Amino acid sequence: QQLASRSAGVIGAPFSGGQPRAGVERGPDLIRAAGLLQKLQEQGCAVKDYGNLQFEAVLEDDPVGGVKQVRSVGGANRKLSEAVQEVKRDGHTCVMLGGDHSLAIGSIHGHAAAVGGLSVLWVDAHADINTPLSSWSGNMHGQPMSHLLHELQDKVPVLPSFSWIRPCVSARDVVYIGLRDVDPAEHYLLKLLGVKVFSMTEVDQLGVAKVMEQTCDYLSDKVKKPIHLSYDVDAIDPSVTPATGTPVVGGLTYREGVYIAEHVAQTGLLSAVDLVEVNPLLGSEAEVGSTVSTAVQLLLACFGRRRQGDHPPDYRLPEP
Ligand code: B3U
Ligand code: MN
Ligand code: MN
Repeated sequence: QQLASRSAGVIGAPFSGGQPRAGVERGPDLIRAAGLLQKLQEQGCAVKDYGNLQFEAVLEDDPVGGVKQVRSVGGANRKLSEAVQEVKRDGHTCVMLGGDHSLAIGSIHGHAAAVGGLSVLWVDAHADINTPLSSWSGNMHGQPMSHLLHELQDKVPVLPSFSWIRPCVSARDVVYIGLRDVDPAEHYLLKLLGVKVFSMTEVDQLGVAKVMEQTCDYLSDKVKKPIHLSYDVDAIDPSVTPATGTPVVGGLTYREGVYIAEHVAQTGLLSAVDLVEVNPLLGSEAEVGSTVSTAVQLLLACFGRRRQGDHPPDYRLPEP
C-alpha cells in the first residue's frame, strides 16, 4: 500500500560450487552494477549493503558418493547462514544475490534460525529436492530442499561440512511455482510429502493471478509465517532470461514473473528473498543484459514497485 517497503539488507554470495558452469559467481556484481541498490532507494526503500561474502577455497573436495564439491557447498552455506542471521537480527528484509541455488540451504537455514517457522515459496523450473542419493547429476544446486525439509531427514546422509545444518522447513509450508523439469525421484518425493505445486501446467490452467491467490491462501491458512521467496531466474522463460546454467523452454513470461513478486510484496510477509542462477558468462551481451535487468525488476517488485506507478505521500505537484 505504501511506497517504501521497509528496508533491504543485501548480501552478495559469489558462489558457483553447486553446479559445474563457471560464471554464476559473478551474479551479485552484475546485479549490483545494473543499479539494484540505487533503484531500491529511489523507490523509497532503505538499503543496507552487507557486501559480498568471501568463501574459502576447499582444496581437497573429492566427490562424496557422486555428489560434487560437498565441502565447498557446506562451508559456503555455513557462512551465508550466519550472514543472513545478522541481516535478520538487524531488522531488514534479506536479499541474497547468488550464486547458484545450493545457496538456498544457508539462506533458508539462517532465516529460520533468526525468525523461527517460515513459509517457503520456491519459484523455479526445477524442484531442487533431489537427495544426495537420488541425484543423477551430483550437482548440489539440484538438492537444497532435501537438506532443509524435516520430513526428508531419514533419506539424507550426513555429508562432510554439513553437520551444522538443522532441517528447518515443513513440507506443508512449501509452495512451488513454475516447475517443468522434474526428475522421477523428485516427483516421487513431491507426491510422497504432498507438497503444493503449481507447475507450468497449473500456471497455464489457472493463470498467474489465481495461482498467487491460491498460494497465499494455502500459506496463510493457519498462522501467517514470514515468507522466504527463493527465486531461480530459470523459472522465467529462456527467451527473457537466457543467461542461466540450465534453461528450460516453456517458462513464466516476464509479466507472470513480475506478478508473482508484486503479489508476494503485497502480503507484507516477505522476510527474505534469494535471486539465483544468473550466469553472465552464458549468452551474448544482449542476453546477459536481458537476464540481469529481469532479475533487478523481480527484486524491485519484491520491494513494492508497482507497474501502475506510484508517488510518495508528500508529493507536491509543481505550481505555475
Ligand atoms: N534435477 C536436475 C537438474 C537441475 C536441477 N536444478 C537445476 N538443474 N538447475 C539435477 O541436477 O538435480
Ligand atoms: Mn533452482
Ligand atoms: Mn532451476
